[in-house]
Amino acid sequence: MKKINVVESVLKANDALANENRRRMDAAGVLAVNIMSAPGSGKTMLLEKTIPLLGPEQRCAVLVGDLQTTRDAERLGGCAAEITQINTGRGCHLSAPQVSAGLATLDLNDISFLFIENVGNMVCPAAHDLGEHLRAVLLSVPEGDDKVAKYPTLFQPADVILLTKVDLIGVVDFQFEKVYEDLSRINTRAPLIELSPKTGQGMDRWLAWLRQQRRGQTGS
Ligand SMILES: Nc1nc2c(ncn2[C@@H]2O[C@H](COP(=O)(O)OP(=O)(O)OP(=O)(O)O)[C@@H](O)[C@H]2O)c(=O)[nH]1
Ligand SMILES: [Mg+2]
Repeated sequence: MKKINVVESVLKANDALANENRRRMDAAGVLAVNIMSAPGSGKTMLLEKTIPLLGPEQRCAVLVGDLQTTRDAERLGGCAAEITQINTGRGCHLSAPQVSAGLATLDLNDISFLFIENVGNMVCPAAHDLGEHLRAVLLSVPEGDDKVAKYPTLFQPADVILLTKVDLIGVVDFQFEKVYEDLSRINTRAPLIELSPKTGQGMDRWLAWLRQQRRGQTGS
């Protein structure tokens, strides 16, 4: 068997602007969560269900990245306090400059959570700090139980891993044990939450995690 490892160089300009984004959000008391996964894992649906469940006291804004269309922003328009779609054209990930431009469209002082839905991709988004505080990574059941081992750079820096679409267990072959075993070598720090935004299963654990992170930020 032949194998090639590709090591990406650190993007210094991106990181500098990411740190500036983080400073802006810290100053405004905003908690930013970068949501990453393959296309179609359910990032937008997760937000469609999460934001109403967080309740009106948690004002939520979303920056959503896609190559084309405003479809995700339209889906989220009904629940987010503020929503800005970023179209990346040919870009397969969001970058700190794009998020900086997105932040300029938001009233940061009026926001508790900023969810950044990254472009659906399992490689490039993880290599680009956007200035987020936390990284949430989704793996959906129909994608297959081998993806943690095959795309470790996405799962390694995750602060929480959402094993999603668990309502489809039984429809597709998927062994939780394989995911747990691969994560035991890659990331033992992040909690693993099994959930289905469609049915609501497991959403309480995800919401509790979000609220705990928010309390950690505000100290209340
Ligand atoms: N059965 C089931 N389907 C889901 C669930 N979550 C999302 N879906 C479906 O999965 C498909 C993709 O969901 P999206 O929310 O658009 O996924 P996404 O990750 O935002 O996709 P991109 O933005 O294109 O990367 C849609 O048909 C959703 O209805 C779930 O928990 N269970
Ligand atoms: Mg989406």
